[in-house]
Amino acid sequence: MQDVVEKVYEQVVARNRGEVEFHQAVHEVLESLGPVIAKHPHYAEGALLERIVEPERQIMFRVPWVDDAGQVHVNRGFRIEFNSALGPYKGGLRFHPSVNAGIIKFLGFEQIFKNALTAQGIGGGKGGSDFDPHGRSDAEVMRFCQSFMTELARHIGPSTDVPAGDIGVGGREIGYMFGQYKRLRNSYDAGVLTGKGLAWGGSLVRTEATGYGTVLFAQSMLATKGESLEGKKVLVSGAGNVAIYAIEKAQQLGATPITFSDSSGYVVDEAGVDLELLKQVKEVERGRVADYVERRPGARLVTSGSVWDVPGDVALPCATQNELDGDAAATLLRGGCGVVSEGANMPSTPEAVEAFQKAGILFGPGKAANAGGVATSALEMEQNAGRTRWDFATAEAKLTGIMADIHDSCVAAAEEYGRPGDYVLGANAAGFTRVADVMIAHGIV
Ligand code: NDP
Ligand code: 2IT
Repeated sequence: MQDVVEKVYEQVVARNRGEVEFHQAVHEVLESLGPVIAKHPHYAEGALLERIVEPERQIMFRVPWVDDAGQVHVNRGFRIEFNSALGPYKGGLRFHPSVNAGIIKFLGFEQIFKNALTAQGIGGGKGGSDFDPHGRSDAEVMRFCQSFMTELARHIGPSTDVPAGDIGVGGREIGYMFGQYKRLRNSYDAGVLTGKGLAWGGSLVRTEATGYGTVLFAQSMLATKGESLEGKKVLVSGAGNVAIYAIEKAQQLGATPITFSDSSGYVVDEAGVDLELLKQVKEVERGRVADYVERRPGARLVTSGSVWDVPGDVALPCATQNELDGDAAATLLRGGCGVVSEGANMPSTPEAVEAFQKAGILFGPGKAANAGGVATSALEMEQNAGRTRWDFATAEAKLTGIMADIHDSCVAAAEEYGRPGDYVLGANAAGFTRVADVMIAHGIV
């Protein structure tokens, strides 16, 4: 790392003690910026780097709620409004017991550059809670969401900050939160949240967008080598929103996804994943991956090791951060994997990324490869603002175009800074320069 960026990194570590995921995300971006700053030193002037690593605003609040047995629980809520240079803060809400300030900060930081890559005029933010929705009744989830929104409502708005879903937050939770927001504000601000139901301002393709986009990104990377996904064996981790629609798009493009996972283990289905059954188990029944295996002859459940022990051509990590480490990367490479496209945020550890890059395989980092979700959220905002609704084909064509543009921006930036084929450098450099140019135009704010 260059001296000038090294100093900024050291300050981040000192100021945000113990927030290791945030340190990791900042390190990766700053490391990529060496060649950018060498070529354009003005990006290191006016404390631009020091400003970009500091959130504009961090909100932390108490979320008290009552369970079905009458017991009172207290969770912690977060919203980190990281950067509004390009538009209103935009980013999801995560409900998972592992959530803390450092996790939300890393996600918010990634979101700045991801959102810049989409070119949709959206700033970066993220939020959530350490609430665990697993095993909670609908009524409990509703009471939690209402309590969470009672505080969050005063900080958000269609031109201010627009949350959406992430781990543990899907259509059900967005519905409960929108209902409470509308009631508190006495205003039908459809554009205040995205990922809404289709009957009340949601956009077609938003549900599918992240997973579809991740696979489209893999397809674009393969096209640079004259290849395609046709006939390839695909390994997917996770069994939530991103994983399910990554499997769907991979199947549409002629590939064969053979795995998925949740926190109870992973499933190998060599015949190819039965997507209808997976949707029934996960989306309808909110069940575990074992429920799939019980109903699917030939599929097996594995509860030791990781999904990356299975040999395949393409890996799509779609569960959570740091789920694919250096050892897993080595195993994947030995198994013949030649493409990794990240559906999750920061799923590969720095050691894994290094192994993929050393091996020269196609590696698409999350902030580029999973940007289709937030890009389609911006399309939802656009439809809400125009009080209009596009059909599926129109929305999907826009998503496809945006993913192709993101891919091409990464390729162009990697070439400009002397590392052709390095999508990590490409995504960080292209995202950073778009935000930095506007921050400079806005003055010291
Ligand atoms: P979901 O809640 O729908 O699904 C998450 C899946 O990952 C579940 O199968 C869950 O299993 C598994 N998982 C989560 N945490 C862990 C963990 N600590 N260990 C093992 N398995 C885990 O979330 P999404 O599909 O929406 O999100 C998945 C990833 O994609 C996240 O990194 C998210 O930030 C990222 N992302 C999501 C976008 C979106 O539009 N939804 C957009 C861009 C990125 P279990 O149920 O057992 O916990
Ligand atoms: O990580 C992400 O990009 C998301 N969870 C989606 C954010 C959004 O606002 O749609």
